[in-house]
Amino acid sequence: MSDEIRAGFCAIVGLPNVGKSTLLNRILGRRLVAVSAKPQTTRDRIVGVHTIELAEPPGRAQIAYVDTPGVQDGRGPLRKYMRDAAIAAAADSDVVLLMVDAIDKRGRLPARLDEDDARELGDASRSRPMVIALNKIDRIPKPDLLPLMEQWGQFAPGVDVIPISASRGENVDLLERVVAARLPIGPALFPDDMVTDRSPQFIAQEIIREQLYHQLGKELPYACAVQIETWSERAEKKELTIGAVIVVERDSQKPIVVGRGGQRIRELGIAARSAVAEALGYSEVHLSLFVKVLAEWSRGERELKRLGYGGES
Ligand SMILES: Nc1nc2c(ncn2[C@@H]2O[C@H](COP(=O)(O)OP(=O)(O)OP(=O)(O)O)[C@@H](O)[C@H]2O)c(=O)[nH]1
Ligand SMILES: [Mg+2]
Repeated sequence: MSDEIRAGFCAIVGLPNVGKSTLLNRILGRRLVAVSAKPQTTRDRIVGVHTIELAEPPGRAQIAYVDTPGVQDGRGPLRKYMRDAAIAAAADSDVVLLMVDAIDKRGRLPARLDEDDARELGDASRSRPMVIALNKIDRIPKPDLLPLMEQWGQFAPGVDVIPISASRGENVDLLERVVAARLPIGPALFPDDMVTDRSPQFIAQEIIREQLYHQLGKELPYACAVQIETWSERAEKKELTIGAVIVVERDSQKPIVVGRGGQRIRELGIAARSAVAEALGYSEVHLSLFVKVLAEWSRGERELKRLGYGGES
């Protein structure tokens, strides 16, 4: 039947910082999810839908990719929420795309998934049809790649191992076709024009949070959450006005985010404004940022829910 295609969910899972979100942005050709050089940037499941043409019948595939937080040990309810979100996404998917950082000396070896903090990730991946992507091959000498591919080829029976560069787009088309071939045939799961399950407000919030990761030192981004408080648009002008709050955990963190004479928060605002405009297709974005203290928010279930972590599922 002509409305039958390959359609299903593909969870993108792996250790922190391997390039999962970079891959999703590359596939969608837009900046949907936050990316940074710091681990644990992604905090929640985010769906991005991509439709591709196939050379073989049924001719088309709709892949609902689920970007997930990097799985790693860690205490506290936020870490637990993040870990559970990733494992549940893997267990619920039609195909698991396990991503490996080919330049991480320890993390690039299958034995890493036998360690305590990662075992659950390995098990959840193996419970589903799986494809392995060895990422960041733009930074690894070719001779190092083959033995690595062989080792991962033995990780699970019949697994495909695809070397890619998410940031350069190398082999990403091939990866998508391999994923698609493992999806069931049936009706499309989402309307043709749907890109994500998340609201524009959520995407804006993520972009602001991404800037915090880029512009703040080592630890502080983990103490921050972003909440959109006001949102108004004038569609005919493609103009958007947002009021957002950056939530920190302690009084002492507030001046660091604001910076001397408000310098840092101003720079943050400028960078976030243009990124939000680009991601959501507005020609002009006005953004007011405020900083608020919500004591130890990442340790309280109620506070987490208030900030959007753990409200559902
Ligand atoms: N050289 C190189 N760097 C990459 C590639 N893909 C991603 N990166 C970089 O790796 C870092 C982590 O990328 P993310 O996409 O945020 O990684 P992630 O797996 O989503 O990380 P978490 O959400 O924290 O689990 C960023 O600095 C990216 O620019 C790649 O193909 N090559
Ligand atoms: Mg990520």
